[in-house]
Amino acid sequence: MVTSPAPFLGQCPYCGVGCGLELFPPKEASNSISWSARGDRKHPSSLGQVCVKGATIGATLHQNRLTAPLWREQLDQPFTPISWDQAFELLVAQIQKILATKGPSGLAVYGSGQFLTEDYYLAQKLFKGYLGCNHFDANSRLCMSSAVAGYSRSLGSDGPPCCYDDLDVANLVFLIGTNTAECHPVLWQRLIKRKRRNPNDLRIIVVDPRCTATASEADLHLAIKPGTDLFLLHGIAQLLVSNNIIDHGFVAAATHGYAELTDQLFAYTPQRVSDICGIDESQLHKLLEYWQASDAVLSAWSMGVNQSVEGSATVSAIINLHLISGQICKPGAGPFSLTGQPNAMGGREAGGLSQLLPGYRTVTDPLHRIELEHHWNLPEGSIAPEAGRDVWQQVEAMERGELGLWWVAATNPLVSLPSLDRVRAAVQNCPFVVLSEAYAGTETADVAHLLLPAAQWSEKQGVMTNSERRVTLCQAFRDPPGLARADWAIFAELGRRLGFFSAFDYSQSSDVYAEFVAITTGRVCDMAGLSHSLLADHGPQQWPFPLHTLPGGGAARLYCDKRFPTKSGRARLLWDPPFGLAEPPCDAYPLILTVGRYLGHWHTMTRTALVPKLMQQHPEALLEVNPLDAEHVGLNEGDWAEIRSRRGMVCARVQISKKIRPGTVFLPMHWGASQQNHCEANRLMHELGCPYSKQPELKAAAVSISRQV
Ligand SMILES: Nc1nc2c(c(=O)[nH]1)N[C@H]1C(S)=C(S)[C@@H](COP(=O)(O)OP(=O)(O)OC[C@H]3O[C@@H](n4cnc5c(=O)[nH]c(N)nc54)[C@H](O)[C@@H]3O)O[C@H]1N2
Ligand SMILES: Nc1nc2c(c(=O)[nH]1)N[C@H]1C(S)=C(S)[C@@H](COP(=O)(O)OP(=O)(O)OC[C@H]3O[C@@H](n4cnc5c(=O)[nH]c(N)nc54)[C@H](O)[C@@H]3O)O[C@H]1N2
Ligand code: SF4
Ligand SMILES: [Mo]
Repeated sequence: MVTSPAPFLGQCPYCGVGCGLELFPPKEASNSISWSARGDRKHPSSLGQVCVKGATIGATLHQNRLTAPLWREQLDQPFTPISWDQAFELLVAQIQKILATKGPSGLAVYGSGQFLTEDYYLAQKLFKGYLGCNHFDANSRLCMSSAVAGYSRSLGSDGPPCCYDDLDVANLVFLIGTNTAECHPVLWQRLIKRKRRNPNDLRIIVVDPRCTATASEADLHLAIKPGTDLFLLHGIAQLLVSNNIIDHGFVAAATHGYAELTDQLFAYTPQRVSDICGIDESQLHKLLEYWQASDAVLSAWSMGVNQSVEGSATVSAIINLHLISGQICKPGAGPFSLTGQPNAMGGREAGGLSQLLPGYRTVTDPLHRIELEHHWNLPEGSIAPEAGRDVWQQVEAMERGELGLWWVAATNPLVSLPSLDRVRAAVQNCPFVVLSEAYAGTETADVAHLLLPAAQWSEKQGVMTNSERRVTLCQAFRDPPGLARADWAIFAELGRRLGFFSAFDYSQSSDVYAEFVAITTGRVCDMAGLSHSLLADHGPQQWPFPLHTLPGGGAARLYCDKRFPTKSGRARLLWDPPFGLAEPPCDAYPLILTVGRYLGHWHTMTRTALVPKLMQQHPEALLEVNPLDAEHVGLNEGDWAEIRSRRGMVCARVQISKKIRPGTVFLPMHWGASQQNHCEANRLMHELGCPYSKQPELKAAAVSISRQV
């Protein structure tokens, strides 16, 4: 009998569900050079399930790749291929020149939740440690930053306390600002299968201005006006208090601030809240009925909450509900942020935002800086004591001509940042833009001087952490195309060439990981017991996983002892007054545009546009409009519409649908300038963000629509 070789294993490199994949090489008999992927039944997070994106990942790996470093001095020149030696010489010369003339504030790096943890960690060590430059930010600023701030403010540390098994035991699942069915499909399937099997055992509530695929299966859909979540959540808290659905024992033993919170809540009557949110008051009473009848309540949220000027406050208001009703620290209950990118969690662990340091530490904490300086063999005082520039501050710094180098890696900001025309203009003021990219021809490459070909997932070994704190080793199973190199290896070589030879002398990524996990000892995200070899031998593991933990012994849930990582050990009940949208609709721009995702596309489509099946599923961007709004401006199904905001205009074909509430229109985020039928939604969006998390309000801008003439 011929046994087929064991498949390669990894975590799906798309969404934060982090499904386990088995990868198989192209069949010799076929002409195809595509690898194929299927669900890994042994992966505890996904048990063999995958969605259409994970299943088709193999077809995207070899096409349209960047294979050599490319250079041009001026943006109007064509690129010419250069060697890595030349690329590093250019980088070293520019960095040294900037450090000598402008200091570290002349450098900025913008990375991504699509890095492996090893990529992230070495970038922190090089920039924040050895170059004294905290200006490393990541696209998690646009994504999970409000969850980080919300967890830290309310519970004392970042770290989602829940796990996927909670979906199997919760009686009420409260989904707010998440289109789980399209964006976390495998989690959704797990939930909805249970619901269909036993409808009375589980209630689902969805809060979303659109009747998404998620909302259409809910027991209760609150189609609130965009930007009114914080009102709604205070209203729910008021209902819990006035109906005494309060766990007084838990509140007394494990929280601070109950009296101060309840003092503020009395004004949030069901009538006022339903008026402001634009829903029926009876829906609030129904919600209360479900909550009251449930032993275990799980909330899950994503970008409808985080991408708001009130993002962190809204996260804290969700957490408040769980704290006052004791729906936390037990199976099936708690506030669960669904992470977007495959390794957004690893990025947070490795300190990949401009205010963070590895191991859930912050740059403003003197003790944290000293711990890292010792770990990195640096003199005390090497790490700058102030938070670095977040990505929007990086854009503003370019506008003022203050940056001598902007290094973008594993993200495509010329599609995904708000106020795109302003970003495009700002970047022109930066004399040296570097882009580390896996694929050729992205929109950001148009504004870059130096392109570095990156080895991507499948071509480099390293770890990712999914939404439920589970760490998976992703094996390297293909050769990188041409001269492409792993991001961590690029940062390491640059470190050596900048003169820090022994600090960046790694031969393999497992050494980088070993150094990283050691610095998490004693932290909430302690994973000191993990290593590449343990993960290879025993499969994915959840943290906390301190030294000497046995395989499988990581904690499924955090804070089961009802102690929180604050000074007092108690969680904080926080009060933030709601104000609503930063840019409310007005006479000139009477509608609210919200921008999100389609099931079959991934972000700026560098991979998913390569899969014919996915392009057939979603060939173009559609503007979803309610029939009332369409009639008002004389738009019919299939017409081309012009959509205008204070910042610009884009066109899209109209899809008329009662599934979106009147006054709100929707566009997908996916189609950047380089795509056929492009529709750059973010030309319309503004950059104003949450004061705590600095996350821009990417879910709402005031627009007008009209028929294209
Ligand atoms: N198919 C697919 N899946 C993905 C991704 C992808 O590109 N494609 N990307 C991944 C990433 S990085 C992320 S961050 C996640 C995002 O996952 P989600 O957040 O679930 O996706 P979005 O479509 O961005 O937005 C979710 C919903 O928020 C709603 N919304 C808009 N405004 C408001 C509001 O004011 N209040 C409330 N309550 N809801 C509002 C929108 O109508 C939308 O249905 O998806 C991940 N998964
Ligand atoms: N209006 C609006 N705007 C949004 C959003 C929204 O909901 N509404 N969502 C925001 C959110 S949540 C997110 S996460 C962002 C996502 O936005 P982006 O991060 O800009 O989107 P991606 O297309 O995922 O970009 C990742 C890039 O990295 C490249 N890449 C893949 N693997 C590797 C690798 O290993 N190394 C290197 N160097 N490159 C690699 C890919 O080819 C791709 O070009 O968009 C944000 N923008
Ligand atoms: S649900 Fe997310 S992680 Fe799972 S296969 Fe789909 S895209 Fe990949
Ligand atoms: Mo995201």
